[in-house]
Amino acid sequence: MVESKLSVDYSLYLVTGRDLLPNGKDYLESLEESIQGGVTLVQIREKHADTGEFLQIARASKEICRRYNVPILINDRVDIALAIGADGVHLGQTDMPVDVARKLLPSTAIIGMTCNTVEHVKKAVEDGVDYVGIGPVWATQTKKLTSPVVGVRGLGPLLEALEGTDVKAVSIAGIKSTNALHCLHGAVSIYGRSLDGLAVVSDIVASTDPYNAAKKIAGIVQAFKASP
Ligand code: TZP
Ligand code: MG
Repeated sequence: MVESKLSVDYSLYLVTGRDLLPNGKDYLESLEESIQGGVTLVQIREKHADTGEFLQIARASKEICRRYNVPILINDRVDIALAIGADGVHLGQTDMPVDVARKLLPSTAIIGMTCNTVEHVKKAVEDGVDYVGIGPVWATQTKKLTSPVVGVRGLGPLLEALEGTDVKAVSIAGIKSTNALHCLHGAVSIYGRSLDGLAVVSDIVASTDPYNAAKKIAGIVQAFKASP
């Protein structure tokens, strides 16, 4: 029997960033509060940890995510996803190719890829990704960007390249409660294809109140999805 894929709600996709935690805020406590506030999907992103530390963080994060039935993906590292039994991976353009990751991971694994151009999106679709992370929508302090900001208007062609597929899309970079609705509306008004969710780091992680930070954005996405 072929196991079916996990059904994922991409509405509020938290990408972690331990470096951004406010002074004195515990990482796991912040993660749990953000999930209680409405995060629907978590990606563990560890750019400075060594393998041992990454494993430990990923395992502890998974325990919390499982408690709330929120899927957990691992950034970059297919080996760590396998080792902790994560639900999938998020890969960048220079990481392990999707088809190779697919061979290594269980058939149920969710694989997402960062896409900055229409060519990236087309290739990712061909390679069988489950979702694409598109952008960067706006400037951000969280990551040194290696491709130009596309703005809300720039999301249009990237979404259009997904027409006729069931590949999901989230946007990333600079997304906050103050611009979330603009991002959702702008993207849909251009080509009619909606984003499935928003990926957020600092607006939640850098907050002293991640519960309410997440709640604000989750509420905006839910209201947008419920509107005709
Ligand atoms: N990939 C592209 S931009 C980015 C990542 C991981 C960081 C986005 O962070 P923020 O704080 O939500 O702008
Ligand atoms: Mg990467």
